[in-house]
Amino acid sequence: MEHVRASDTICIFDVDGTLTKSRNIISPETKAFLQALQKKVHVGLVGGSDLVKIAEQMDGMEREFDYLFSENGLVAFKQGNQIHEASLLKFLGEEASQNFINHALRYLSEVRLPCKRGNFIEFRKGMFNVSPIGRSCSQAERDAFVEYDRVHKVREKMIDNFRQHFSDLGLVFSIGGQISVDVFPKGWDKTYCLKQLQEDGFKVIHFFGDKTAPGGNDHEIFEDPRTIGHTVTSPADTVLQVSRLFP
Ligand code: M1P
Repeated sequence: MEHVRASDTICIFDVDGTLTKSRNIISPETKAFLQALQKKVHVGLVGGSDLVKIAEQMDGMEREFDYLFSENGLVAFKQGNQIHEASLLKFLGEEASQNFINHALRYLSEVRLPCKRGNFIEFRKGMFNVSPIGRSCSQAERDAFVEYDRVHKVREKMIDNFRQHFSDLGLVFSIGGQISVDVFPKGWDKTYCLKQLQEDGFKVIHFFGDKTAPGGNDHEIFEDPRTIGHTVTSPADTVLQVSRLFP
């Protein structure tokens, strides 16, 4: 049956744990599924990661989406063209940015872990990403950190410390992935992308994500009255749930 694409309906997807395994590449099956879905409704991605990481994971498909919201939509693309970019540096200013970076580096210098690698703070367009083990760890070291952090709460303790020291900067500290913490201004969570979708006339916005519980980086958009939120448990579960909605 030929479908006419609904003009006011969009499905937006988180990336890690929803369309791919954490930091992994999208499977050919999920790719084909999204391509078929895009014939029925509009399709967008909203990820905490920056464009480079999302593009790696989407394996060449990143330009095909109606919308790609990287860094929660702080850097946004529509049909492959950039339409928006927010600036954390402008928001904080040089002084406060350096205060945060210096404090975070000092804190991390006191943390002892089974292993530590490099790239502890990534200064993105719209957020700091702070990783106690360092972003340049291997996949095996990443997996080991996930276990270690589950027991020792390394990131939760780090967040407590940051909250104590930076309560006045209007920042949110969010555990988005496996080895790091995202730091961004209040309101610059995934709900940030909804303004654009509303301006573009979408009335029915389905959101699919795996970290929808309080504290997870999908929670705010999942709960937002402008979206119909769906909790998924894996890429396969995403495909199943979407297929039921749009057979
Ligand atoms: O799942 C989204 C998160 O993905 C990465 O997290 P980690 O490397 O810790 O697994 C980061 O890009 C993070 O910013 C993002 O929220």
